[in-house]
Amino acid sequence: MRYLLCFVILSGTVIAADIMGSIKNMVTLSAASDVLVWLEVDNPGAVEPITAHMRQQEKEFHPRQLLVPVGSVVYFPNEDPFFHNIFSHNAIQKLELGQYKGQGEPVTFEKPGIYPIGCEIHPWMAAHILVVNSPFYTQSDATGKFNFSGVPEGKLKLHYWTADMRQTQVRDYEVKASRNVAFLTIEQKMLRRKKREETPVNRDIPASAYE
Ligand SMILES: [Cu+2]
Repeated sequence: MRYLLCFVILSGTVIAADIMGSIKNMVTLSAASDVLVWLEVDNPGAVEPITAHMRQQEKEFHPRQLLVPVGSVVYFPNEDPFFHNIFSHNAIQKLELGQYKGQGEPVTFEKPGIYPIGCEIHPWMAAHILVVNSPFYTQSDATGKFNFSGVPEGKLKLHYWTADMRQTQVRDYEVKASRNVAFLTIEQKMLRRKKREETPVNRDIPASAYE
């Protein structure tokens, strides 16, 4: 009886599976690299925060996008010899880091969402931080491939996003115990119409005043 019970408990555990995916840009007909991908699962459990860095160097952000789980801490070190003034104006969590050089104060991202990041002094500087309530997040590599391991079997939602998309793309997906593959595409209708003048708002501070 004891052996039988043990068997029942074991067979009731959720089987973890892998997903092998790839993303193709149907506009350029090429592999889509650096696409942020994450899985929305029913019970994400305790999502482990990380510490990440978005540096400012030569008046650009490095990297220009970050995907982090909720509760993560992000540093915005200024590695230039002059000031930057980092901000994010959004409906979730406003950021105003002020002017500084060096490490700067870290920011904890408590709520999921997309945070556009800009610099008040250099209006062309633009980056995004995507915060997700999921332990399953990644970005596609140079060949457009991505993969997840240890994913619970069953239904979930697969999300993917790039900065030039109008909105996050969401797909229903079912994870099976066998091999799972996911082929995703980026299509013209998903992309923003490009405007040349589209830059973050510069609050009339001449860049020359800070260099
Ligand atoms: Cu700047």
